[in-house]
Amino acid sequence: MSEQNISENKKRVLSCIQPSGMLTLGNYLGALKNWIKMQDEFDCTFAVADLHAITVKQDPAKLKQQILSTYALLLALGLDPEKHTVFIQSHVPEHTALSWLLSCNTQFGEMSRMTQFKDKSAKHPENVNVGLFSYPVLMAADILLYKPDFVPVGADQKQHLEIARDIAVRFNNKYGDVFTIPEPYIPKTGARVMSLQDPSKKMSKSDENPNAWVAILDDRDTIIRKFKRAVTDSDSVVKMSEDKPGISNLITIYSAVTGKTVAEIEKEFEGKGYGEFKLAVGEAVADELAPIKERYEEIIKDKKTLEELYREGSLKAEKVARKTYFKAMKKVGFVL
Ligand code: ATP
Ligand code: LTN
Repeated sequence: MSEQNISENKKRVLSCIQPSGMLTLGNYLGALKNWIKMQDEFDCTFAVADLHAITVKQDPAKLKQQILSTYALLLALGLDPEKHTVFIQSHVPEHTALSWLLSCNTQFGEMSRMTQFKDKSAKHPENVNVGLFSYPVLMAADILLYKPDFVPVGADQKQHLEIARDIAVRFNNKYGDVFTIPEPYIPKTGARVMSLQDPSKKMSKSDENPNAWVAILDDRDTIIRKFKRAVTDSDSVVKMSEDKPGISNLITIYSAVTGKTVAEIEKEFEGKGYGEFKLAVGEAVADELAPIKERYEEIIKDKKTLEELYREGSLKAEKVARKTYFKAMKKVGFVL
């Protein structure tokens, strides 16, 4: 079998990430680390979901810088734009175009049930825009254009993926087979990293308190300081427990970074206090992130190569997207 045939037989994977701020340890352990691993087994398409970012207020100059920096960071993490497709969502206009076709086949009621919409509109009551409401439809378009078998997402995105599946099934039933029905791919370990300041909330890059999250590009001292300040519980036993969400979160992080099991970690820190444990977690995270930061600094400096890579990425992506989009247009009855 030729190399090309082998690659054609691979299952397809698609995922996207928003450039809405510094990517965090949560994004890394919950999503990106898994993307890197998936490249060996699957034919992958990954994008910077910049169109999604403007559902909340953005400063134009900052947004531009964040799109480029997110793209550069994806490369620094080890996504391979030669073997796979790594692109910027807004460079492929079929995403917004398909999202219109899908919008007209999606009910207001089902969108109203989306928990992220409820959360974000409560957080930004002054800007409950229509884009924020229909965000999952654009996400469905991102996915369905590339006919992926699997979509790796953190647990918080599962509801959006389910709606994408519902939309695809309904569209196929109404107009004939156009879309592949994608399966979620939710990693078992490190799937949900919580805020270091309020462990009942997920670690989020849009959290206003910078001590709540660790950025992938934070320097060593900052990382260690943030872990030292992490909110923990009143006793001082390093043990995973539902009534100890702070320490449980740190154990999850330490386990995801070192590969040690929870039992091994509890044993390692038996009789030792929280201080020692927090320092160990900080150091382990800093060690893991240091080489990524170094590669990032190299990549972001070379703007010309960066531009060549994202332009090529969007050409590759659009070839696939255009086919699916025109097939959908034709089925709906448009004159092509
Ligand atoms: P925002 O704070 O702007 O909502 P975010 O930090 O939640 O952003 P997204 O761009 O929405 O990040 O998510 C990118 C990917 O990272 C998604 O697959 C999401 O599930 C995952 N992810 C985000 N935060 C976490 C977290 N704390 N733990 C695990 N996975 C996460
Ligand atoms: N909504 C996702 C980002 C996202 C996405 C996608 C993820 C946009 N389009 C397509 C998977 C597939 C988020 O906020 N994490």
